[in-house]
Amino acid sequence: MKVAAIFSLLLLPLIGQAQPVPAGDENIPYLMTFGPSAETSWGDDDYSQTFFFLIPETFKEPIFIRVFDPDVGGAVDEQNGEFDTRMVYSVYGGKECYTNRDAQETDPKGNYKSGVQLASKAFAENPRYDNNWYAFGPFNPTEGEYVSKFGGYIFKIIVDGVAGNDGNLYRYFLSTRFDDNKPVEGGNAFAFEYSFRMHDNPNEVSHIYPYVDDRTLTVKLSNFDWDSDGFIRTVSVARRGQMSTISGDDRWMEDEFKIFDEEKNTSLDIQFIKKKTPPVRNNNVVVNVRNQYNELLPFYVIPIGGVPKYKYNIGVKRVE
Ligand SMILES: [Ca+2]
Ligand SMILES: [Ca+2]
Ligand SMILES: [Ca+2]
Ligand SMILES: [Ca+2]
Repeated sequence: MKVAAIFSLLLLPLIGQAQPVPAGDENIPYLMTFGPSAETSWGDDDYSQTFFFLIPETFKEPIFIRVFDPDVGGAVDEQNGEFDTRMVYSVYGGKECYTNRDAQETDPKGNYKSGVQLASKAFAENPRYDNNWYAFGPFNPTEGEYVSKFGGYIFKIIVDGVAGNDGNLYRYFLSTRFDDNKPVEGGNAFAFEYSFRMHDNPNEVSHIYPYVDDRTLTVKLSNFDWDSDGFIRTVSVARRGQMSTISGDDRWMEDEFKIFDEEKNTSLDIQFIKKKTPPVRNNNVVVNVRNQYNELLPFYVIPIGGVPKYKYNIGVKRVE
């Protein structure tokens, strides 16, 4: 009964939606990973980023993980001196690719590359893949790790900066096609830490949606290198808009708050709101959220239960 309930909760809102990563509701232009010789003040604390893809067990066709602008050079990317950066993308499935504790942490430490390596490719500056797509796969869904609470198979893709000091900007798409973006019905993607590029346009608001399970009593929201660019605000079914402590250049800032009962089994909407003047350009940020057990909350690109809307009736009860 419990398993069935989680299964339907995770999958029902997702049917028929597309799988770009970042996704439409997030309004995040690019994921971001720097080469290891970059100063952390450029906005990446650890030169590595991990994403997980969820394939429902009802889906039987081969899948591809497509990467937009996998190279580091030409269009899109952030140049630091000469383009001299190399990134290694590696895809994992099999036992422990998700369930290993090291895979669910923020830092590229220990056995974070757990599971069976299914593919790997290095990219430097490469005009062939500049402003263009590269596809990993095909993978049979059962090559992922079966995780019963998701009712499906999990794949993991890790990007590691291995040389140089430039910023790699990129996006993913979970596709049924090698050469086109065709969504996997019921699929989703999530990460435990998000390293991303903000819009330059001060009117654009970016969003991250951590899922709050029923064990969560408090959350600690951490943000890195926000460069004092406006506000970070949390909205939920019970929160009209709570401001967080924001970080300056090359710094972590943390903010801890209690979770209301009504927020359990819903997503929070963490909003990244830029200041109008002076405009902050090329702003790279890192964000993670932990619960009272120091476990990380997953950020689903398609928020579980949908984008949370503040419910006036719940909020009013909350005013002491
Ligand atoms: Ca460089
Ligand atoms: Ca490029
Ligand atoms: Ca790139
Ligand atoms: Ca920054």
